[in-house]
Order: sequence, then structure tokens, then C-alpha cells
Amino acid sequence: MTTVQDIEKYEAFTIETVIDFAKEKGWFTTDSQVVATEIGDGNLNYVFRLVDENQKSLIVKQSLPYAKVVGESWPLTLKRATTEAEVLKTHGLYVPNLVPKIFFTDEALAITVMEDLSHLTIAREGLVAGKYYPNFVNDLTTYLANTLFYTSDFAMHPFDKKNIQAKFSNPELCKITEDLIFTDPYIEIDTNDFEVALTDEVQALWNNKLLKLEVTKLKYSFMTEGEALLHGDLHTGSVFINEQETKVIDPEFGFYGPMGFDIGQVLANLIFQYIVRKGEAKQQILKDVINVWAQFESKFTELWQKEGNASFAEIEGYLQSVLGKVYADTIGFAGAELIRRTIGLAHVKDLDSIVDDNVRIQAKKQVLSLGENLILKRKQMKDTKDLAAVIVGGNE
Ligand code: SR1
Ligand code: MG
Repeated sequence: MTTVQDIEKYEAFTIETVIDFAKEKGWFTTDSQVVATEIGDGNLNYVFRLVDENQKSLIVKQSLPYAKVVGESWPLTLKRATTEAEVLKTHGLYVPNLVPKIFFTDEALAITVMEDLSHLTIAREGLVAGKYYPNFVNDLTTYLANTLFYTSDFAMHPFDKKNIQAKFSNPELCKITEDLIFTDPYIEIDTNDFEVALTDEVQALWNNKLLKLEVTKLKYSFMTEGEALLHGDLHTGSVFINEQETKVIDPEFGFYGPMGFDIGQVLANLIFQYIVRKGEAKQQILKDVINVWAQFESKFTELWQKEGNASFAEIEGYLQSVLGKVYADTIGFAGAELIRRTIGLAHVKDLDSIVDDNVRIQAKKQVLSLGENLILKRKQMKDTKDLAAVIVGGNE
């Protein structure tokens, strides 16, 4: 919770005051010609890019005491800025090349000052424009395998793990996910957002008792299974990328949760591209979707064998049991992400930018049906062939 004292110390930056602040801190000289631009396109925060006449630049990200996407009627903890910086620092211990460098944080002002990544593109923007990123899956699975393994009981001392788990409890941001992903899309509520042409599909979903039961199981797993320090919002809008470099940003939803949640979000956000692409590009994305699991499994296995705590790693069959559980979770969480991004509050450009109404509605119907199938069949899918069959099934 953000307290009254927190709010009193807080001041929202403007283009002018953020420059004054950066000069006071000595990041730019007082006489330098600094230009600031607000470049944030996310749902929650402001992001200022500051650049001087010598092209020296940095990013000042500031949380607002409310959710930008809705406005002041939705108050939101300022502590999320600190959470984000701390998750980046912790994940940076294991994948230093895959996260931005943090230069400065201030909890009261809710700011994080970090490396400017403007030479990279937000992966979703590039993908929607038809680009293909050959390193995306390799880099994301390196990120997932390392951050999830090293922050889990499989690698940490149990005292350290419980201490860090307590530090990252993040209840307010988790509640957003609990509502927006696991509850709201399955009930009639004002915050849902879908085209009239989807009414029949949405009503069928609201009346699907089995689906609601399975989504509720996923929600409870999200709320109670503190397996590893998750990013918590790992969609393609949280990845800066080009042909050479990948940086995972924005882990303000970070907390200790089930590993499959992060993997499932990556999977689902690639599946949107599979749905909207055609021909060879579609087949390439399908391979990427499958490789998310295949490469995660192989990298996680290698870490487990080399560095896993003996009391788990030496038990025959236990790795397979863990991977089987994480695989089913991954598929189920991916299904929930597909559904909520189609009919819930927060959509994705991959679908919403389709101009032709018929094409867009057909794509959304496919996504809803696939989301449902993934949730309902997650425990029967034994390998990536099963996953590919379900994805291709209704989408040829
Ligand atoms: C009110 S926040 C809506 C969504 O934006 C964030 O990026 C998360 O995905 C959240 O669910
Ligand atoms: Mg975000």
C-alpha cells in the first residue's frame, strides 16, 4: 500500500522538472542542452528519455500513484517502481546481458533511472510490423531458464529463498493479474472489452463451467505456488530487441509464483503472431512457439544437472516430474493470456490493429477457441507435438 507519507514525498515529473532533477543529480552538466520526451506506451507508468547535445542519454521511469490506463480512479502502489528495479537487479545476477543497467532508484519519487535502449525496438511493435527476430526464442529461453532456476528452491538455500520470497510479495500488482487474467474475462463486468460480433463466443465462455473450474485452478496456482521470482508480465511489450540484442524490461509485476506463468506469457504472445501471420512466416512462428518449451526444457535441465541442490537433483525422476508440472502450467497460463488479451481490459496490438473487421473477428474467435483448448487439454499434452497439434488444429 502507498501511504499518505509516501504520497506527500512524491511529485510527478514534467518534461521540465525531470531535466532539472537530472541536472541536480549531476547526470548532465547544468549548462547542457538536455531534451526530455515522454515515450511511455505501457498501461501504468511514465517513461522520460533525456538526451543532451552530445547524444548522452538515459531513461527516467516514474510510476504514477494510479494506473495510467484507467486514471486516478484506480489507485496503485508506488512501490512497484522499487519492485521493478529489485527484480531487474536480481535477474541481472543471472542474465546480465538480457536486462537493462540500473543507475539510480528513489522509492519516494517512484523512479528508476536506467540505460537508454532506444536503439532497440519493442518486440511487439516489430512483430506487428512483420519483422522476425531470429534470437528472440534463444534469448528469452536463456532468460527464463536462468531466472526461474536460480531463484528457486532447486538452486537456493531454503533460508535465502524464503527471505527473498517475502521481499517480493507484491500484493497489489498480483491482484491486478488475479482479476484481469483469471476472474474478469469469465464474468460480465464493465472492464471487459470486446466487439459485439464476439458476444456469442463470450457468452458461451461465461457459461462454460468446466473452463471456469480449470481457470480457477490456474488462479489458485498463481496465488499460492511460490516456485521462483517471476517477471510477472512477460509479454512482447516487455522485450526490447533487434537482430543482435535482447533486453527484458518492466518486471513491476514480479513476485514469487509458478514458473509456467512467465513461460506461458511468452508462449501466448508468440501465438498471437502465429494466428495473424500467413504462409512461411506463420510456420516459422509455430517453430518458435514450440522451441520456447523445447529450449527452456533443455536449458533448465542443464542447469539442474550442473547446479541443482542435491536433495532434489539426485532424486531419480524428480526433474521429469517438475518439468511435467511446469509444462502443463505453461500451457494453461498461455491459454488464460490468450483469452484475457482478446476480451478483457488490456488488449494486444497484434489483434486490435487488424483493420478488416471480418479478419479481426475471425482471428479473435480462433484465439478464444485456442485459449480454451489449451486450458482444458493442458494436462493431456505430453510433448511439444501434442502442443503443435492443438495450436494448428483450429487454425489452418
Ligand atoms: C491495469 S494494468 C493492465 C495490464 O497492463 C500490464 O502490462 C499488465 O499486463 C496488466 O494486466
Ligand atoms: Mg509493463
